[in-house]
Amino acid sequence: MGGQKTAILSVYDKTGLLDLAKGLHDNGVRLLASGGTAKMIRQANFPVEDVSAITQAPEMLGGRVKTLHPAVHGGILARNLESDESDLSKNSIDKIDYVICNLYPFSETVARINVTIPEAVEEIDIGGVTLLRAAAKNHARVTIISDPKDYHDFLTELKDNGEVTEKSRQRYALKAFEQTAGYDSAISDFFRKKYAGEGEQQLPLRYGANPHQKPATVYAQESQLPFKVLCGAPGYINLLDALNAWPLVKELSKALNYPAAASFKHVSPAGAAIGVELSEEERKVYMVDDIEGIEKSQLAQAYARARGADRMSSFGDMIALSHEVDVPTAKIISREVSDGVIAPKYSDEALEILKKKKGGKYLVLQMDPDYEPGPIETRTVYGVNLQQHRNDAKIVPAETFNTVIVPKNSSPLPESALRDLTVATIALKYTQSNSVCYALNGQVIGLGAGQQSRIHCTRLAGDKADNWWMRFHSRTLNLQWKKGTKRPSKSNAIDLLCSGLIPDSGIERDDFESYFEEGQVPQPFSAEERKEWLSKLTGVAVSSDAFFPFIDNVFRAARSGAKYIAAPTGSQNDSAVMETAEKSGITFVEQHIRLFHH
Ligand code: 93A
Repeated sequence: MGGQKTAILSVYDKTGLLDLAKGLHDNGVRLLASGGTAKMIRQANFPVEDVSAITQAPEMLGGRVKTLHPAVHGGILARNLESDESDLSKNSIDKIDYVICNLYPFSETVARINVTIPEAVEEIDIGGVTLLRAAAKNHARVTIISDPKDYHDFLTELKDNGEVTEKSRQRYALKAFEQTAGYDSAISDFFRKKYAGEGEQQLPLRYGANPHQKPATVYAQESQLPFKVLCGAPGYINLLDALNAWPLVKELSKALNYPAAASFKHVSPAGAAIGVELSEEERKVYMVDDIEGIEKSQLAQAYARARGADRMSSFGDMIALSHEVDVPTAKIISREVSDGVIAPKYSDEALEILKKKKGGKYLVLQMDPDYEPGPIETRTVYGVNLQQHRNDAKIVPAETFNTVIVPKNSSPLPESALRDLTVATIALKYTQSNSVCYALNGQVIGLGAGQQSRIHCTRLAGDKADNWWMRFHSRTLNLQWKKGTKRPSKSNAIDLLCSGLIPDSGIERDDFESYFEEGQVPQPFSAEERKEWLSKLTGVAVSSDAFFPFIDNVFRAARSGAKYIAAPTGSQNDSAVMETAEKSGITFVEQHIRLFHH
């Protein structure tokens, strides 16, 4: 055949095929094609040979074997090496230079309603994928055209230069590799839905973020899901919460060697804590003073703190617990409005309690505590893939907070400050940015999440911390509730009182009054009362997921008892921020890792 180039054509989508065949022929290329492709070219009176001309074997098995033959793949895969040339000549195989192939329409077929497995199976292209992969693998010599949209440029290049440049071959090879990857994932998607046990490797979800977003599913590739559903049916947002809340408590517990808990809503923590012993007052404020055995369960105390931090935000939460769930913890959960819980283990008795919640529909997930995700994570936004190294930065109390900037020559931070900065910073790692967190007593007391401006985060978190502290005021502790007032109604009324929003009159006032005994409706806090009580809030640790751009953040933190601040540096205003911290009696620790999270 001398210097004549050879193309093999095997296309399901025959768009542009005849123009391509003509162009190749005009450039003196020998055409080989599989059954239907050859037929169409022949009918248009262009010279073409059947693949069987080189394989000496007919298409068989009803088309399942068309191009799968050493004469084809030897011809494609051979390099310009002496040993390859000699193998080819020993077997009388000619080199193939151009491969034009597109695949059976698997995705379109399985998108049809009621498609059967045998119908889907017949659309799994084997020979075509092999052509694409072989030609793409050998793109150092071979050109693979897998998209009819590329015919024009390919022919133009061939006509103008008599050959295809290395750059074009690379581009075409990449496209072929992308196509086989996409094709294979469509096949595995289909069979995962058919063959993977429900709840093992995949789980259909009722809908996505909203009821009109259907279908929705959760799945793992190559392995089982790292959690089991013990009760209920998870929703899409439940899982977003659970898969952010679980690593938070796992990390927090490991960093501080305590059981840890988190209460999540809309992919940010409403509270997070370790199981530091609760004082009598805390038990009252967190509405757990009647939970039997709570003093013996650090996990229950951790959840009481996480749930108690911001009861308004925790309403309907997704809970994460770092340790085996015991009866006191389950009892706290059982009477709160909550959507679900994720934990590594449940005692039999605790599980029984949880399974009774929400008429048996309460979501209980059991997490594999040894599960470690891979280092790379990918998500699709508006059809575009974003990929990054997972945020696996470790927050280690003794290392992360050892760069004290002000005051100069400061003594090492006390254990309680290291503990609270750790709680605040690990919470931020799993909070939608921007975020600022105030912590005390091993728990979040105020968290500002998802604000575009940092000062708004700092204010929101500070206002929440103030509100949390106002709940410890003796007037709040001694509210006289009307009998039968439900826990959420109490939380709402306390929130109005503590945030200074008690209505003066009208139906909102009537509603407020209806929760209290006759003559026991609380007076709003006066400005003096508030000021006096808030001045007693001290020793608070504040962490920020990125640097403070202005000194206003420090001023605001100081108003809510901040004694320690940890934040990355890098702002033009760093020195002013430090100076302000020092003047406010705040120890400022440089935290070297920025912790944006989305
Ligand atoms: O069933 S196959 O996997 N077996 C093969 O050997 C084979 N070779 C090419 N399908 C095979 N093809 C596919 O046939 C190509 O990917 C292309 O989509 C189609 C073209 O068939 P025809 O030329 O008969 O229309």
